[in-house]
Amino acid sequence: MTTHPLEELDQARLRDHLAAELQRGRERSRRLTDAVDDDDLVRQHSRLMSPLVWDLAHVGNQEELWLVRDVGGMRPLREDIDQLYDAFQHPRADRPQLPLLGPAEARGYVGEVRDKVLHVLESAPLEGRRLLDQGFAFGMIVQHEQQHDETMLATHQLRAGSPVLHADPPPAPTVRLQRPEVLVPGGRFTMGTSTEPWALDNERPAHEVDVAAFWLDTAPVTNGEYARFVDEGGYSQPQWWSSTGWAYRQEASLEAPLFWRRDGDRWMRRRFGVLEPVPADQPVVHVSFHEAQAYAAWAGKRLPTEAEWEKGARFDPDTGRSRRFPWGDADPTAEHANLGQRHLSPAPVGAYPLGASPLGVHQLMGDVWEWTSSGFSGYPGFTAFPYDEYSLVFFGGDYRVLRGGSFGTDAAACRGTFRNWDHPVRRQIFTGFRCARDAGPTDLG
Ligand code: AVJ
Ligand code: FE
Repeated sequence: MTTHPLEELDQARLRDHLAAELQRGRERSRRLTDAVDDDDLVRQHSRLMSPLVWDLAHVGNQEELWLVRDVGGMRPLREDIDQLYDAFQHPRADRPQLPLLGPAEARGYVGEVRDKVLHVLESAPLEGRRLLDQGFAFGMIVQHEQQHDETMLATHQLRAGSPVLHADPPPAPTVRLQRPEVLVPGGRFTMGTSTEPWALDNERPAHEVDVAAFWLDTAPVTNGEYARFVDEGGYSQPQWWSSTGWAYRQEASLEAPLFWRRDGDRWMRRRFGVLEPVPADQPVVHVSFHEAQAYAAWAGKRLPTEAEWEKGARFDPDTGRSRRFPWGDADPTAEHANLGQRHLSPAPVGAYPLGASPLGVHQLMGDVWEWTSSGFSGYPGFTAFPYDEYSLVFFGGDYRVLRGGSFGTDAAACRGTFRNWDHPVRRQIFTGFRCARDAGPTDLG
């Protein structure tokens, strides 16, 4: 059986855990918003992103809607602003023009909401209703704040000007990977979950999927590998690109990953305000799905499907069981994966041997979100919960599923079953990829 750490907590300890997780998320939001002055908080750093001050008040507004009004049954604090912070009413590009709460007001608002929530948490039942079971509503709001913190981190990366965020460099590699690819055996495995307490609706329910044997890259594609594709003309050879991908490459004049620039015979990149040589041994980041797909074709491979990615990450061939994480059922620590904005870049390949899956696949969690070839839709038996706008309204669009989390993803907002998605042209988020290829008859022994 899979054991979830939350199941072992009694109610009092569960409340303490929820309060601590809420607090940890808020400290991160504060670090991201206190790092810049008021002008920078209200400014549009990119039409793809909200002003930072919108994310902050939106986090508070979602927390008010779910935890103060629904779970707590309390009167609204600021019903008048609900509409401003409803992501479906205003596209990101229009948000700077709205009569938003200013920085001081937004900070005051999220603080007031939080005080009420901590009061609600003292006595709210944590069972009896699906929304409350094992603290789900609180866990959903913890994840929501962490997700917006990652979005704010992407806004920081787009921001011009000198560095304001600081962190230790990622760890150095401690192992050399023995082989470039791992053979994932064919057969059924359990995808998704019905038991993970804070899993969101789109990760449910657990179901069996038959996956044919295939080869999966041991590590994400690195900058060094990707630079060869660029330098050997990959961006001017339509044969590697899908027709949509090539049209996008032409229209957007793509020549390299976002934030790269050539400097004589080397590549430089701008990373959170620092200009630095592109490190060859780190996973490539800031590539669109179309670029990932073109690279894979050039390398004689393809992107993994979402089911293949999850099998490579979770399947334990000794027991036939799917794990919560590649390394087992325990929550991530700093030894397992580069998560949680502990560092401000992906870590070199070989830096997390303790995070490898039973099949020997490395760095599946953390570092970079990994593009898969799969579109975003509901698993068999999917039901929207607790609202249609988290997942359901995005099913069937041109979105591609992303897996594994990045250096900017908090552990609370990712696990072996976690599904992210974005448009195939997006590259401002912390996206990379690894390749796969079909196993041939001679591989199957
Ligand atoms: C799951 C990351 C695609 O940020 O658009 C935040 C998460 N949903 N607020 C997003 C989300 C509502 C979502 N992603
Ligand atoms: Fe949101």
